[in-house]
Amino acid sequence: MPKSKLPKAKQPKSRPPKSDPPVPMTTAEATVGSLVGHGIDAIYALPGVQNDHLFDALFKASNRIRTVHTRHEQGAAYMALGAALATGKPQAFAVVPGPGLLNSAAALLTAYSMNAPVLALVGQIPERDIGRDLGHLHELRDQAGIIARLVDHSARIPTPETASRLVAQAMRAMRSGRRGPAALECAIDVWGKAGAVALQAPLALSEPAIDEDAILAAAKRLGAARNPMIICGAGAQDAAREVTELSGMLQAPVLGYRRGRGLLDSRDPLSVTLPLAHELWAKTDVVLAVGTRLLMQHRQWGIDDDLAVIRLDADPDEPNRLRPPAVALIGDAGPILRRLIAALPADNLKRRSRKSEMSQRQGVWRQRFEEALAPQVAWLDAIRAELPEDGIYVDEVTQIGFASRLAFPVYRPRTFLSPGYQDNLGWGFATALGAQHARPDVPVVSINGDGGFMFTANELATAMRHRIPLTTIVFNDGAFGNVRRIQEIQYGKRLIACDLADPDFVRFADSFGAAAERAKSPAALRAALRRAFKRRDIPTVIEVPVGPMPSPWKFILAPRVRGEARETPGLGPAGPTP
Ligand SMILES: Cc1ncc(C[n+]2csc(CCOP(=O)(O)OP(=O)(O)O)c2C)c(N)n1
Ligand SMILES: [Mg+2]
Repeated sequence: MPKSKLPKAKQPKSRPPKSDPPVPMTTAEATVGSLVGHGIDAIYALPGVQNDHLFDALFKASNRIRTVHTRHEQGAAYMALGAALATGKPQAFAVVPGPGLLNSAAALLTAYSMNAPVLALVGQIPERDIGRDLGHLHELRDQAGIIARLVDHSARIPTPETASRLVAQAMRAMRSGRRGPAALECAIDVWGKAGAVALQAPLALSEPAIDEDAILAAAKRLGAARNPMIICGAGAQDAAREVTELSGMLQAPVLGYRRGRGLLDSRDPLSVTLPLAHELWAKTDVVLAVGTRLLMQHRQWGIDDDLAVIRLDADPDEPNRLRPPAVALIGDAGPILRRLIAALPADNLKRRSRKSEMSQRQGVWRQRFEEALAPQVAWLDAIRAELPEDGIYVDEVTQIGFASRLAFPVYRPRTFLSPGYQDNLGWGFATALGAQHARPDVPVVSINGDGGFMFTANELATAMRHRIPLTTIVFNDGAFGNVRRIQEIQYGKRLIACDLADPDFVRFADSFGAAAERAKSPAALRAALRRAFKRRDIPTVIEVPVGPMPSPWKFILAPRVRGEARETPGLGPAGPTP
């Protein structure tokens, strides 16, 4: 059933919880009913005996929630992650215990690192034997303990009567403060137990009160700043309008690298790329960091006492992790920035437009990228020329991906999905499938290296089975090219574990029934993308044969320009490459 025809459950921001009168149902039915009540209209899942009652409940609710089954649990979890990143709303996946959970663990780790609201429903062995090491099917020692290391909020559902409330609490945890994944386990014999269940309505989210003194202190610092800068991470995703307004008021360049990209439209001259922000860093006097860990600036670029750092973060522990900031603002970015915008005019200096200066600086960097990363830039230009403004680009840990973080223009938030600090190879294709499934209204393009694509290429079967019209590009250099180049340059060409035996990707995709073609030039890629974006019921795979590409790392691992040189043990002065 098309998404638009599904009844939409409301997700009020703050409303006193209200429950329906109790009716007989199983734990599984209560859980599914509760998911639906929280607006979950799809679940990404792979079945197995411990969860049979859950899948039966999903069958009975199939007019309200679609079950999208994948070919490996990592596919299910990455799809839920992609759906969450593309929509900004909670999403769910379900897996069997033990190997099912562990197969999904890299995606769950990534969801945690990306603060993505993903709910894992995980099966369990019979309740009375949990923790006894008896050797039940899929038994995993201290499964709850392992889950608790992967997510901040987890629980085991003990009875049908408590299931709905536990779902509501997990949903609240995923959506309040620093967002993130949650997990609920349920034992094989508990899913089927029946009871009188009152479904719990969504719980109100509690927002911390805005600290008015901190707002005034931040407004004062920013208003007096000669060279302010705004740095955005994923925590600013829902505050693009406010970031744009504040940037204009302050004439402050805005950096979004990876997850902050697109918050300020790349066509705005004040929207700066990573190397340009680095170029401006030494003279920056006040930085407003919104929803970002600011790790690169602390560990690579340097911070000293002449730089006033203002941190805005949903997590009260975050601002002080590395160095106490001048001002800490705790809470949701949108409301806090709106207060800041209201308070700023009282202190704000009269400012000249910096647009022409920034345009000129951008032009210089664009030329440097074109010269130093010519092949990557040509492919990226072809993608940008065809991908509509609201189309979604899903990044990977590959040559085109690294360059895109620097040189791919992004126009809107949530249209550039990049894996954040995990930078885990192989996340992209299945994540993009989830994004395309949750956003059937826009084209989604997944870029991959030949190495990364093969991590989840089996999920082409899922795309066919569920008619997901994702467009996938595989840049094939026959190698773990990034590793290969490092071995060539830094290890005297002692090449090991980096050359790959690949399938013929066109024939491979064709064998699934997907549309498949090969594009040998940027112009051919454009034509192939045009054809792909018109297909709305089957996936497309475009193989692009490429050779070795120039290194992007000198643009990313920029040196320290302020403060004392302090090397992080084990990382070297430049920091790590993925
Ligand atoms: C989960 C994980 N395993 C290993 C790596 C290390 N790694 C980074 S890039 C890379 C090679 C990527 O190869 P490919 O996808 O073909 O892209 P290319 O560099 O050839 O463009 C590897 C193995 C990683 N980042 N993540
Ligand atoms: Mg490769």
